[in-house]
Amino acid sequence: MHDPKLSHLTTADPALAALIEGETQRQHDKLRMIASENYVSAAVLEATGTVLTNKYSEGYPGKRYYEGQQFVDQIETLTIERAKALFGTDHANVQTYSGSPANLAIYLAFLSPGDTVMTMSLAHGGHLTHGSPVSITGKWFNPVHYGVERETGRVDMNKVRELALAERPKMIICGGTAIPRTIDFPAFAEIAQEVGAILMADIAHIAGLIVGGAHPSPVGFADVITTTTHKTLRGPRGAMAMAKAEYATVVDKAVFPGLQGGPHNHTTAGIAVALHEAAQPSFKDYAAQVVANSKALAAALVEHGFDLVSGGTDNHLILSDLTNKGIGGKPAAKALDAAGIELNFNGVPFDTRRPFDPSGIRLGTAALTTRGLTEQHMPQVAAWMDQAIEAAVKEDEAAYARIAGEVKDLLDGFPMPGHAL
Ligand code: DSN
Repeated sequence: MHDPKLSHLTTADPALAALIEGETQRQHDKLRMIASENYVSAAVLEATGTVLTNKYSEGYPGKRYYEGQQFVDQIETLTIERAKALFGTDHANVQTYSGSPANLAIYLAFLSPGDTVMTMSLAHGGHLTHGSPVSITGKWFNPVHYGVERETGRVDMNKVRELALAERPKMIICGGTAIPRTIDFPAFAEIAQEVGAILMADIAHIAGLIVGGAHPSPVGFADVITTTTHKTLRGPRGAMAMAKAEYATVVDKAVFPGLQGGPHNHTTAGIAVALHEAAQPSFKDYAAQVVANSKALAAALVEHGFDLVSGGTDNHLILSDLTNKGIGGKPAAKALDAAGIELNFNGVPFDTRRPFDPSGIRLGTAALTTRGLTEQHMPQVAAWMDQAIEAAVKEDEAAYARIAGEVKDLLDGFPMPGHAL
């Protein structure tokens, strides 16, 4: 059952309440390994479900276009101060609606249409908003891409430098959505400085690891940093844009009025709670455990013959090319879902298959670590994954229900925030 209880919703709209209860139970019973997902605390859930959703607040604290900001100004200021303290940045904008608008705001702040931006290619682990041809960032700007090496699955910073010197981008973006290895922020900063480019770090996936001390920070290296708040940072769906002091005004103006209208104050409050939680000593333990679990799972997967991009992981994320398992990423992801293991199909670098039917799967350990699973459980997780994929190859659909039952039995011993028995 959902926690907090859906008592009003159950009376007002029982059909919707039943669907949300179904999703609550699904999240409880499944091994959730989509690398960009997590479980927020009940306190974050409470903050996002408040009367703050009633309020318009275009502008920034102390400079709004609507009256009645006596409390919202304090909430947004508290969130900004928490973000600055936690990440150690000069400036934080906590109004960006999500990762894509946050990134677009940074394009608006620093680029004009047609300008060159250099980013990790989507096919090698970047993000749609890093200049993919189907994104506004690829249609209105001139993206050039770096990627990983075929042999190592890692970025060669010498090649990044050569490309930057040849293309002279106005902005360089580091970070992405399917990068299992540590990002070398000092090397990117050196290159950006050499070519006179703005350096933007998109830390959406690793923000929680950074504040938890399990991944190096881009602060002091990147001019501007964007992040979503709902992945390893374990907050509500939202985003932030942080910047060096000299870029504070241009970033704020790009977010509002450049790109957005009123901020979502209920989300801001949820972000404030998540930042407070991430500032507690226990969050360091969480971040370390996420990485320990990921490394243990990667090692166990390798023992089962999984081919991992770059051979392993430094963070929460694992990318596997399933070609040697004789199955595409999509049918594998569907089989795993039927077996109670939730992840997503994903392209791998140099993939020869199409993006909607790629060769790989992507998984992460942020959510299962929140549930309390540790390294000792990872060999079992890898074994279940192997069994489900083998069942898919052999079309042994009966195996899925058995595995899903075993997964549920394990998870019944690990409480889920937002779910009460
Ligand atoms: N969709 C997110 C992810 O899964 O990584 C990024 O936007």
